[in-house]
Amino acid sequence: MHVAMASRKSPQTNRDSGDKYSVLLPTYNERENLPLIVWLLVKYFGESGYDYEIIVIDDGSPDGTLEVAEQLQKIYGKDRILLRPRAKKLGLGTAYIHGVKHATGNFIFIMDADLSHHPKFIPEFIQKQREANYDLVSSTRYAGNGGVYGWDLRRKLISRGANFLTQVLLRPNASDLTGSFRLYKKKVLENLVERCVSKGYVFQMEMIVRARQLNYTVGEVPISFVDRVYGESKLGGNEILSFVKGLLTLFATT
Ligand SMILES: Nc1nc2c(ncn2[C@@H]2O[C@H](COP(=O)(O)OP(=O)(O)OP(=O)(O)O)[C@@H](O)[C@H]2O)c(=O)[nH]1
Ligand SMILES: *[C@@H]1O[C@H](CO)[C@@H](O)[C@H](O)[C@H]1NC(C)=O
Ligand SMILES: *[C@@H]1O[C@H](CO)[C@@H](O)[C@H](O)[C@H]1NC(C)=O
Ligand SMILES: [Mg+2]
Repeated sequence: MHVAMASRKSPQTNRDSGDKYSVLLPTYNERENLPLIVWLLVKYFGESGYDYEIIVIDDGSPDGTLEVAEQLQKIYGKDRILLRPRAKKLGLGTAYIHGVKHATGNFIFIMDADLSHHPKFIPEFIQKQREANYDLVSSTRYAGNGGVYGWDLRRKLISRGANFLTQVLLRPNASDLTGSFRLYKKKVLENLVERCVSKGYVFQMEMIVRARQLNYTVGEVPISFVDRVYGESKLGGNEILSFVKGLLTLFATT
C-alpha cells in the first residue's frame, strides 16, 4: 500500500512533526492478545517514526492481563507503555474517559486489544487525518476495501442491522457507526466524551452522531476487521437489546 510506504520513507520527518499519538487499549481478559497487539503497535509506530504511547486500561481481568501488561512495560519502557488499571469491570465508555485523562498525546487512537483492529492501518489513519486536518478519522468496514472476516451470519446481520437502523434514524453520514477503531484530536475526543450519555455498544455510535452534530469533520479509512482468535465474545442478547434501547433514546433526545 503506497500510503504506508510513503510514511516509511521519511520516519525522521514524522518524528519531527511535534505530534504525539496516545493509543488507548481497554482490556478485559486479553492475556493472549495483549503481547501481540503491543508488539505490532511498536513495530508500526517504530517503522513510521511517529511519537506514541500505549495506555493499557485493564478492568481487573481475572485472567491476569495486568501482569502481562506489567511484563510488557518492562520490555518496552515506561514512556511507551502506561498502565492505568481499574479495580473492576466498569465498561468501555468510562475506560476511554479514564484513559484520556492520562494521555499526553495531542491525538488519541482508540482500538480494541483483541487483534480485530490491526495496527498496520495506523499510518493510513494518520495520513488521512493530515490530508484535511480532520477532527476525527473513523475506520470503516462498509466502504472502499473494507470488510469483515470470521463472523457468522448472525453477527454480520447484527452489525449491518445496527448500522442500517442508525443510518435511517440519525442520518450521521458515516459508513460505519459501530466500529471503534478511530483517531481523534484529543480536544475533540474530550468534548465528545463529555456529551455522550450512552454505555456499551451504543457509545461508539453516539460518538460519531454527536461529532456530526457539532460539525466536526470526519475522515474514513477502510479496514479489514478480523474476528477475535483468542478469548470469548461478549455479544449476547442483552447487548443487542440495550443497543436498540440506547439507539431509540438517542433518536428521541437528539
Ligand atoms: N477496560 C475494559 N475493557 C473492556 C471492557 N469490555 C470490553 N473491553 C475491551 O474492549 C475491547 C472490545 O471488546 P470486545 O469484547 O472485543 O467487543 P467486541 O469486539 O464487540 O466483541 P468480541 O470481539 O466478539 O468479543 C477489547 O479490547 C476488550 O478487552 C470493560 O468493561 N473494561
Ligand atoms: C456526507 O459526506 C460526504 C463525503 O464525506 C460529503 O460530501 C457530504 O457533503 C456529506 N453530507 C452531509 C449532509 O453532511
Ligand atoms: C453546524 O452547521 C449547521 C449548518 O451549517 C448549522 O446550522 C449549525 O448551527 C452548526 N452547529 C454547530 C454546533 O456549530
Ligand atoms: Mg472484539
